[in-house]
Amino acid sequence: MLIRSPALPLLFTLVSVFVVSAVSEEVTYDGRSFIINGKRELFFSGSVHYPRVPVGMWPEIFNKSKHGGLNTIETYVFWNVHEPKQGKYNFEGNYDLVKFIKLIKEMDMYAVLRIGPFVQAEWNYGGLPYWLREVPNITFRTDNEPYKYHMQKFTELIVKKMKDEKLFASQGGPIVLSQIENEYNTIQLAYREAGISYVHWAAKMAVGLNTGVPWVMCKQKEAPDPVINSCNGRNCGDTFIGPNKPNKPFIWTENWTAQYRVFGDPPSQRAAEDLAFAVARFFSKKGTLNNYYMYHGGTNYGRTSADFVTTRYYDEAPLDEYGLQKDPKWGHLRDLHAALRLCKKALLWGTPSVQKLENGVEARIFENSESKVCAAFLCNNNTREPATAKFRGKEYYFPPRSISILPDCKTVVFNTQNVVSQHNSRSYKISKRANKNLEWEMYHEKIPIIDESPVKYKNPLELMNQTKDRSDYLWYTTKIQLTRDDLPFRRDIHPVLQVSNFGHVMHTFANGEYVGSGHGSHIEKSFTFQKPVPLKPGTNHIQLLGMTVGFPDSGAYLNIRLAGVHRVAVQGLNTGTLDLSANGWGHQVGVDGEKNEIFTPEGTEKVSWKEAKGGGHALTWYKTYFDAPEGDNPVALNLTSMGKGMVWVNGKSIGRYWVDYKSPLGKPTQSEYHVPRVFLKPSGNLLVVLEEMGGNPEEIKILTVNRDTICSIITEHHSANVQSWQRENGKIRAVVGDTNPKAHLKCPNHKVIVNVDFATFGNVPTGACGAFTPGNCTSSSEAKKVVEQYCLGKTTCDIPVDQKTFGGGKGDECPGIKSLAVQVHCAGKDD
Ligand SMILES: *[C@@H]1O[C@H](CO)[C@@H](O)[C@H](O)[C@H]1NC(C)=O
Ligand SMILES: *[C@@H]1O[C@H](CO)[C@@H](O)[C@H](O)[C@H]1NC(C)=O
Ligand SMILES: *[C@@H]1O[C@H](CO)[C@@H](O)[C@H](O)[C@H]1NC(C)=O
Ligand SMILES: *[C@@H]1O[C@H](CO)[C@@H](O)[C@H](O)[C@H]1NC(C)=O
Ligand SMILES: *[C@@H]1O[C@H](CO)[C@@H](O)[C@H](O)[C@H]1NC(C)=O
Ligand SMILES: *[C@@H]1O[C@H](CO)[C@@H](O)[C@H](O)[C@H]1NC(C)=O
Ligand SMILES: CC(=O)N[C@H]1CO[C@H](CO)[C@@H](O)[C@@H]1O
Repeated sequence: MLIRSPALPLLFTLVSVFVVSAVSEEVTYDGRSFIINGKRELFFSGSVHYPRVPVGMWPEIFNKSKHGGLNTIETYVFWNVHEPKQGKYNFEGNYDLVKFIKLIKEMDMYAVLRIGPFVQAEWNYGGLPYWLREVPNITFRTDNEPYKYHMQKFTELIVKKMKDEKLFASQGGPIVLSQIENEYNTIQLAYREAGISYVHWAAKMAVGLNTGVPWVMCKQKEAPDPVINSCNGRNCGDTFIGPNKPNKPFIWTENWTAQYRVFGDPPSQRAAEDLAFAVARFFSKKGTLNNYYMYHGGTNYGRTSADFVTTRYYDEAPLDEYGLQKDPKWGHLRDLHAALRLCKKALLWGTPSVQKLENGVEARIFENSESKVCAAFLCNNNTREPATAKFRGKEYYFPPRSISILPDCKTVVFNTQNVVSQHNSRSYKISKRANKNLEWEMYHEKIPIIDESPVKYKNPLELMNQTKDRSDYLWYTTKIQLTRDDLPFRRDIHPVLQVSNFGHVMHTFANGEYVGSGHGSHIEKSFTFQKPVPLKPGTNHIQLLGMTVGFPDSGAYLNIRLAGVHRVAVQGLNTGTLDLSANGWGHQVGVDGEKNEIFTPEGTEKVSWKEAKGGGHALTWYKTYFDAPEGDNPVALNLTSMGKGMVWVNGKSIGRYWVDYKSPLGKPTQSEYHVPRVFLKPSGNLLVVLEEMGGNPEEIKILTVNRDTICSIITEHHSANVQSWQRENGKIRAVVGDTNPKAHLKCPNHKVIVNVDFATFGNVPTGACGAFTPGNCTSSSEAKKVVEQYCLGKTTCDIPVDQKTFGGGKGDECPGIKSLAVQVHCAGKDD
């Protein structure tokens, strides 16, 4: 039975109903919400950062965001890509912020612009350009004239750029909100009084720019009026105290969809159900803007990531690193947004009230009797036990820790724990075409000696001061004279080289031979390297390749961080320990191949390459040419056979890799590295790898990536008065208990279902999509046949979940309610 109510039609399409008009719109706010041209609005927002997504992918990502039910895209502004040298600006290509915002408008979506200009964001130096560090007397992010001068100058530049293109909503553009500073509360205490006056200055400066749209400061309890304070975190519905004035709306600028990863981390997870609970809770407590951080993380190309952060960014977001829909997260949140949209009138114009129901269930109701709207959020906060409760004369069932949404105060259209949308699993395929006849060549990087060094100094110098972020690398070179008498009598015993390093990584060479490596971690950057080295009578060269893996992006006093070598000694000589800390050191920024850009098609001609046989050499460049993989699925490299380094495709860096740094699970934090298809041509693509430690390039595999394995797990209804909803032909309708639910499957990219891998009707299988194990009480052979009838050869299919369809067989003997679990495989022409 289909329920309809004239006040609240429950039949609607999923396509966004939000339209951003071209006329100027006044954006104001009060304690309930933002108000655009006198109209209240709810924002379902997702973070997408323009430098982390190739330009060619922007339209696809926005489209998938919109179909996921978002009406807003949020981005930070990344100062150091826009002003790499003081006064030299870059707003081209991937850094074309105006184009990014205009495209958001073309999609009829709103934009939130977080200018910062300090942004943290797991981005190199938190977005601050290196040159800022060399401004005399500067202290970042406090009441310091030089910092305030440059911060204001850049903020003004960005605001002017947006104004010139009429991109603020007040001018008819999509930007409805801007941010100044970023999570300042976390460091404010370190600056004492100056921190407080700085926040006031920043608020006044921003407001003075007259953008016509409100400003927000996230994680800033005392954001000065009229700037709005907002929450970042995982559960802002419950942990955030709320706006600091009754006339400010409740905003969640960062609701983490998972966690970013640093090298050494195990995988991160945040279940769709948990995320949906937190968001439903937030809107049930008068939330007005929720932003998923990230909705699509993308990739930290080149040297753009902050210290130790992997190139893959928020792969667990609703759109994964490759831009593929990660289900059920993407689909479950789409269903949540659809449900919330049905409540919009009641949420924005209703009077809120809270009612305690039986069994610990809490009702949050928004009702307006004049306009006859009523929406309710019923919350079972018990994390272990399901609950039932009566609300307005009807009984409802709630899974543990779940919220049911009733847009008419009668019909449950969504429960945060009840995932109706499909699941999928990601797989990688070795591309036949791309891996055919790969021929690898190599070139050994030169290991310098002190005599050639341009910068000599008594002690090893601080690393960041030397590289100035032009390269990760700094060579530290010195030499020592030893006699036969200095060296241990037994030739199989070597003296031990000990190096204290402020971070992040160091590869050690002696007389041009690789000795070993040491590294710190994201939490403890400094480390001590200690290893026996084969030294000989006569002159010995010690060559230390120090490096950062991205500049740090968090904490107070970012301008005075340290990296690199600071103390060196050789122990175990017959004369005792030799302290080399003041031995005279050469310093050389970068490695030669980098300076000659031998990773570009032109640069590669500058050195002579020879055939690469096997691998194992430290500090070696490798290159090959490959054809674009068949089909149009995303592309990645499997670099498991390598150690640490950097990769370029057709001269473009796809980022730093570090597979040698294993997580506690014994596996690399990241093995696959995204190569955007838009970087590729049909054939002859130049692939260059700089390997620092000694891997085997011949085992590198070029992969295609898909989410063509899709699944659905749908449970029969619990009892007659439990209601649910389902999707048919792209529309959602609410159903009551006597209408049976359906499992809905849809292949990505118009592919068709070519195989039913798994199907059971009975108890819920264990494992996840892609790796199910049947429960002990299921009828699988019958179920598979039924599903094949409904789905084979189709792009989408709907399978009724009931005894009638699946009756007979073993499932009948199982007590209680039953579930259908299905896994199918989709394929396209090229698969
Ligand atoms: C946007 O997504 C819809 C639904 O997946 C699709 O039909 C449409 O072709 C897409 N449009 C663009 C411009 O990608
Ligand atoms: C830096 O600060 C010192 C001490 O306050 C001052 O004497 C000097 O003039 C300042 N330098 C510049 C370039 O502002
Ligand atoms: C739910 O439980 C959590 C943790 O015990 C608590 O912080 C929160 O306030 C509770 N919420 C409700 C609605 O009872
Ligand atoms: C880095 O260089 C600056 C001058 O640009 C100097 O004041 C500072 O002491 C140096 N830091 C270290 C740790 O050497
Ligand atoms: C990458 O290669 C390693 C080693 O050959 C293998 O164990 C792993 O499964 C591969 N990963 C992918 C995604 O192909
Ligand atoms: C099936 O497994 C469930 C636990 O998942 C157990 O409670 C039940 O007794 C088992 N039934 C049979 C018939 O083995
Ligand atoms: C402010 C906040 O909520 N921080 C939390 C974010 O999530 C991580 C990972 O679960 C927690 O460790 C933080 O405490």
